[in-house]
Amino acid sequence: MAILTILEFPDSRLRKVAEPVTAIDDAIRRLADDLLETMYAAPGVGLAATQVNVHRRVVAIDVSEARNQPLVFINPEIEVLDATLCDYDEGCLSVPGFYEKVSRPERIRVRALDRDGQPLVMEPQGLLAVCLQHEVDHLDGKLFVDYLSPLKRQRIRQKLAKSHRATA
Ligand code: GNR
Ligand code: NI
Repeated sequence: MAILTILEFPDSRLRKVAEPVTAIDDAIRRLADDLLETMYAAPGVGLAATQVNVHRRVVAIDVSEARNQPLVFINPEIEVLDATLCDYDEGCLSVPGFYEKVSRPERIRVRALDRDGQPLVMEPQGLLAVCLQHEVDHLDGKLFVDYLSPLKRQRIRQKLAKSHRATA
């Protein structure tokens, strides 16, 4: 297993749309394990392959308190069950240090394959529902800052660009 480097906004590679996984082979299982290890080390509650510059539709999540319930979603597809929106203060490992309120549907169904290639269907709520939508956005080249006002997004972009220059 390996801890991978996480790309940071406004890196244009975060805007790539990830390709579906066609076969769950050793390389995909290794990617899933590396995503989990990188997520736990960060630490974060989720990580999408896009964030480590691998443009395949694979996501790792663990929203448990004890950090002992790893979930892997391959080719996740989200269906909105109820258009009612819920606000959540979101952060992102690719936008370090910033937290902003984002509104997303509260009730969703996710269909995916798990790490063993078995079909998985869940109807998560709360943080898991938020996190899944946040991660599938990453696979589509989207970031939570895209939901903010242009002014807020620009401020975050400038602050991160400055910190990237300072540590370059
Ligand atoms: O660690 C994370 N926390 C978080 C908090 C609120 C909403 C979404 C998230 S996901 C984030 C990890 C991450 O960047 N995943 O892409
Ligand atoms: Ni994120």
